[in-house]
Amino acid sequence: MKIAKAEVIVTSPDRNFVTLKLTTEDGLTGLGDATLNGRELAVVSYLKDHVAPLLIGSDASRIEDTWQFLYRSAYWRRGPVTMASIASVDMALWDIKGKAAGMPVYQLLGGASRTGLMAYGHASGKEMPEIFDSIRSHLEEGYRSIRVQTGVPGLKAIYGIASQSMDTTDADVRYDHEPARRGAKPTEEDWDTRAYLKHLPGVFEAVRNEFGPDLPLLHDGHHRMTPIQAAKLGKSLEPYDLFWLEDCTPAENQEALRLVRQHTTTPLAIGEIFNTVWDFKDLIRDQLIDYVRGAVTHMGGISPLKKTLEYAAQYQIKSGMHGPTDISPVGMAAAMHLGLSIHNFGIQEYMKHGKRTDQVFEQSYTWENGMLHPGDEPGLGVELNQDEAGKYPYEQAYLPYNRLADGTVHDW
Ligand code: KDG
Ligand code: MG
Repeated sequence: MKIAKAEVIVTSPDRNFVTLKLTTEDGLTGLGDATLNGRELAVVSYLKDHVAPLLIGSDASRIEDTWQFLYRSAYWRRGPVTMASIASVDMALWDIKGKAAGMPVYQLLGGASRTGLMAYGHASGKEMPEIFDSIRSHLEEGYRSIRVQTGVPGLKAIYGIASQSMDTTDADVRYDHEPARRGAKPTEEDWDTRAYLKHLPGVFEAVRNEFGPDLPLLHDGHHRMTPIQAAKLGKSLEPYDLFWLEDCTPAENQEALRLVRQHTTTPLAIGEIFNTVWDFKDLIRDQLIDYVRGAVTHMGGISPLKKTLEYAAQYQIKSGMHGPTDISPVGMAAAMHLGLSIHNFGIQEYMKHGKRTDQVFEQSYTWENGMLHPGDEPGLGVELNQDEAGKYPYEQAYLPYNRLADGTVHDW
């Protein structure tokens, strides 16, 4: 089962996506997601110029060997561009193996460990009434776990707050679906940690009073706090029983979580920007986190993320795989097959893609009663409609960034 063709397809239906499509000599195809939000074309070059030529003629059935070859032979290891590229090869090879076996990938990973995957959605608003409306509309859409992000008095625009920044008239594209806005320059937003720390506990108190004690609530701190600020926030949120507090400190400073951990029992999640097991190793071994946020797309594929999660399982740490819209439907399907099969699944992030994206990527995964399921089609269960994909060429897009009142650049 030799690889005959390796194509890199860039499409921008609602946002940019990079997809690797491998075709074997006997006509089987496999897809892999290689989307790196805001830096997409760097991965395209890595794949086209350096990886695709190595794949032609190689054995598509040798997933582990191909992964080790691409990881080790480059000498320059890790990093988001390299690992997103390798991830797409790994996913595409699992897709092909599933199709060759006539089985969904989760069966090849050990079979289902549960009937479906609990997923959380993103509710947000600038003020309380909008936040309540957003939570209600997510509940109506079937979500049973909800991330809550809020505006902060005095701040004009904050990343992840949907309604304040609706700068599009296209009803199919909501800002919260597509936070990487198209344009030649990133949008500048503002930030004030003291104002945020003062405001946030009151928001969660109001949400708990309105929606009761049972609804799992999550919050993303987006790397914005110092360790002591994060410790203070974790403590002040304890009465509201969060499912997790995510990215409370910059992910690079892993020691920070030790300090946070010493002060609060609010569960901690981190790792959406991590690329390998090495980024998680100490955090897992020292039990400084409760959830691993790694994405199949950015952790080098299904194979290495499965190993990372199995390591985490020894410490009762669970999965919380990253699933915003910049993970393509192919990457989401891969996460679902992995999540269904591992023992220590925790929760899956799920932001619905826009309509055009759903037309480009034909999916067989399902969303019912707040639960995702990858479906039972052979392989990953997602196919790329190349005619549709061809209608939407790449468009430059950047994530926004933050400055403090005095002009200092801050984590966003
Ligand atoms: O590309 C960046 C987004 O994926 C990220 O900002 C989303 O923080 C995020 C989340 O938790 O989904
Ligand atoms: Mg996040």
